[in-house]
Amino acid sequence: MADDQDILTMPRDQIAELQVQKLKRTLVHCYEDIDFYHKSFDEAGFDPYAFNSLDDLRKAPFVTKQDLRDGYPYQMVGVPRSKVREIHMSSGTTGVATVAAYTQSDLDNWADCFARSIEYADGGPDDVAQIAYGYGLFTGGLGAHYGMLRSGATVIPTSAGNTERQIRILRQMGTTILACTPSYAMHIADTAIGMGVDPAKDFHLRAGIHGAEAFSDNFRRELERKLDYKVLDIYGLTETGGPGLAVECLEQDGLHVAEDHFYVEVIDPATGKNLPDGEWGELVVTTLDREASPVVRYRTRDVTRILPGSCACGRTHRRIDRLHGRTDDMLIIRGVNVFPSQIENVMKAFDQVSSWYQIELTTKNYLDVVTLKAEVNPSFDIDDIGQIEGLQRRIQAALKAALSVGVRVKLVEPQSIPRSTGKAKRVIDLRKE
Ligand code: DLL
Repeated sequence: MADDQDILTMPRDQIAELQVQKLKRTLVHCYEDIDFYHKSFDEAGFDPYAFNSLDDLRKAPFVTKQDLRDGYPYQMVGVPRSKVREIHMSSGTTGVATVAAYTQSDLDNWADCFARSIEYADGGPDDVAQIAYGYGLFTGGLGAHYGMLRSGATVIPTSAGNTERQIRILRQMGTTILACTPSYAMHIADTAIGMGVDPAKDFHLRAGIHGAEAFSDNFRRELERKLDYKVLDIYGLTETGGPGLAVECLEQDGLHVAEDHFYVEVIDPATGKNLPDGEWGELVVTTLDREASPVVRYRTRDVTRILPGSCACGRTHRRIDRLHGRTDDMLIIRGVNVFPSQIENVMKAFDQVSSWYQIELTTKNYLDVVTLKAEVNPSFDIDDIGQIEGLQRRIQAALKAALSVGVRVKLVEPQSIPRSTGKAKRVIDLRKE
């Protein structure tokens, strides 16, 4: 990986120069080969042929998920169908999916980006990687698969689900790297413990490559304690080509963006204006060398910030902070903006509750009611009504003090909140029903 090493530690001015060169090609490719961009650039008065510096990109219009949906199935694809090797799709929870198409070169770059997570974990051919992200249209399974193969690791493609078999394979095959969502990793750990297995001793894990959903630092520490390994966060989304856009290194101090393949900006979601490094806002992504499904200034709706300064690992690619969640997951509780992760952060001060929670939204007398259901730890006696009520009141008061919102707290039995083999469902919105 000598070339990759050079790219990862390239001086900042050379990275910027590389990005400008790649952007020139991408912008012209989009303008000439995808009608949508031709029209939207013209309407915004943006001339892709005049593009000459990274700041010029700020004049380009944004592209949204709705734009990509409107282009379903092939209108946003910029190469002839015969050049498309693979297609993935977003889950399309609200109906129409978005399409991510890959040429061979796109697949190669994707593998490189994901393989960095193994490299950052100091992994390689000595590793046995168990991939428990779902295989299929979701980009987690196959993205991890291509990346792990590229890194030289031995791949065991278990896909998500069949947890007891996952545990058997983890024990018997000497798995050293587990790739799956963080909530599924926790479910695997808890199930193993319930079966009398001690994952810290009976598994051989070294690293977990966990992403596809937000998880708190507390959740990470609990996973690391139970599985005795190091958890590295990985981020990406279908619309920009799947996991590997940004990956944490062993410093666990932000996620390095693959800046040779992506250009990122952070904007104020209300005004669309660029924010300085260090300020939280919406992440906007431009792909630098995707052929089949390039995106220019894609509004991810994910909330993060660009971390100022450099990483102790010595790599020069800029880092984004761990993601708070999506602007569309943000709850507006009686006028106050709250992310589920902020509620989770308040809960972590209470040893008696576990990391499993769900936020239920209902309406009473035309007002939103937010109920936090949180599982108590098995050592806590759920039948002791006096204790439970006292604890509920204390958590409620802490939420009020930290977030200025009134949230009803309902403590529930261990294992009573449904587990998922993919992304955990943290918010249940019952208001429209
Ligand atoms: O979740 C891609 C992926 C697969 C990433 C495996 C990492 C590992 P989508 O299903 O399109 O793609 O969902 C993308 O998931 O916009 C974020 O809101 C969220 N997300 C992804 N990674 C993280 C992360 C995949 N590390 C959406 N932290 C994104 C927080 C994440 N949220």
